[in-house]
Amino acid sequence: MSEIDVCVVGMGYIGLPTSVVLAGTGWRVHGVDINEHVVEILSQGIATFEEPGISVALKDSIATGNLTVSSSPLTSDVYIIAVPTPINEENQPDTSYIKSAVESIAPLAKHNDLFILESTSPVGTTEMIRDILLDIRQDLKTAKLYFAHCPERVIPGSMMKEIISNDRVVGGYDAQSAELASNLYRSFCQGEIHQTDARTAELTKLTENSFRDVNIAFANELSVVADHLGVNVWEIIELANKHPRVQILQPGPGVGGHCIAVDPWFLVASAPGKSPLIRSARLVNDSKPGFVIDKIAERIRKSGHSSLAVLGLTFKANVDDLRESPSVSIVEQLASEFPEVAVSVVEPYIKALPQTFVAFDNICLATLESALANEQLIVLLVDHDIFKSIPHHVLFAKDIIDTRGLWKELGV
Ligand code: SAJ
Repeated sequence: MSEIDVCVVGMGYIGLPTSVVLAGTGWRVHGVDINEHVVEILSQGIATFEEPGISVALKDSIATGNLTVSSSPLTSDVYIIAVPTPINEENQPDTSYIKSAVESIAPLAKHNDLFILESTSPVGTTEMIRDILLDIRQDLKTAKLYFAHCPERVIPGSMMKEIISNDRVVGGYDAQSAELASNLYRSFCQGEIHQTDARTAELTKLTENSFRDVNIAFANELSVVADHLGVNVWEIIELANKHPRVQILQPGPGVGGHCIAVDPWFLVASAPGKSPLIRSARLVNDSKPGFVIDKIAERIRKSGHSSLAVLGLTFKANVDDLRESPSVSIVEQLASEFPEVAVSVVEPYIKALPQTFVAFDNICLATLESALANEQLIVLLVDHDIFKSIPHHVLFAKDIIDTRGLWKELGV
């Protein structure tokens, strides 16, 4: 019998919450990460990112001994792979982290083990995992092994709630794999478990995020059209959404995060030339930061501002996550296009500016108070709750670019 029940490979944004929830349910979990610093921090019961509820749950799991963390996998009956699946510069999926994860657990694999892929992946990846494993462990070719894809669905900011409450899609390499994986998820998930095959689960996950990307692209394109026509996009959306079958999302400075901005490319790559709409949506969303930069540049040139404040740097509201954040690229491009303009970044969720900003001596991290006291041009890039509390009389006196519609009632 194994000393642990579940070995989770990858202790990032999905592996960590999954591990602590499994450990809290009573499973003996071992988390693995190649980053020694992450291992050290987590072993002390300290979370590597901010997420409501995660710190307490992690401390408890470490204290009870139900969760251990190290840089090497331990023999288990269940392995969950939750590693990054990025895209390369040609927008092609990079599954190298998955391959490495499989290589790391292959020596431990044995008869009756269950291998679950949580990472969002191109169609066919679950089968690929089986192929890689059996290629390394040819001795297991006649053994019974189980493989399933159980894509994560949690939204940053509400992960610990959604990991319990969301329905889950569980796609098995075969029916037994789906059943075994479902049993594990049923132990902590209060939502429904929907069983299917692995390829359907893979495409379902890509479909969910592509659907959202396309809908955000609609809102972003509309904002460009409305701007061209001199009409307030926030009012249009509010009015259009009064129709019982219209539900337009919110425009913004672009789409960030490691999911919506990436996953649709997996779908596009899975069926080359077959998804012009999803591809266009990606391009529309990726073009939005450029539109915002042009707006700011126009304002700087017209008004002659020599400095400005940017409110928010994370990829969305109330999280500390900078991955693929359009705000980061907007600030970088502004700083480079206007070296003589000082950019004060207000981002309450970070303690230090990203490393890439070191190249610019005209970017600094500022408090909200000092930015409002010293800057005339205010660019809102992220609708953090804290920015909602800025008194309107303070804003009325400013030159404002609001990319999120946070202050739509001011008519800016
Ligand atoms: N955004 C807008 N306008 C909107 C909504 C979002 O501009 O109306 C922007 C956000 O500011 C952000 C980006 O889109 O930059 C993505 O944010 P999000 O809140 O839509 O999604 P994520 O990336 O935080 O999480 C998504 C979720 N997927 C869906 O809602 C279909 C989550 O459930 C997934 O688990 C997650 O991707 C994932 O990991 O795949």
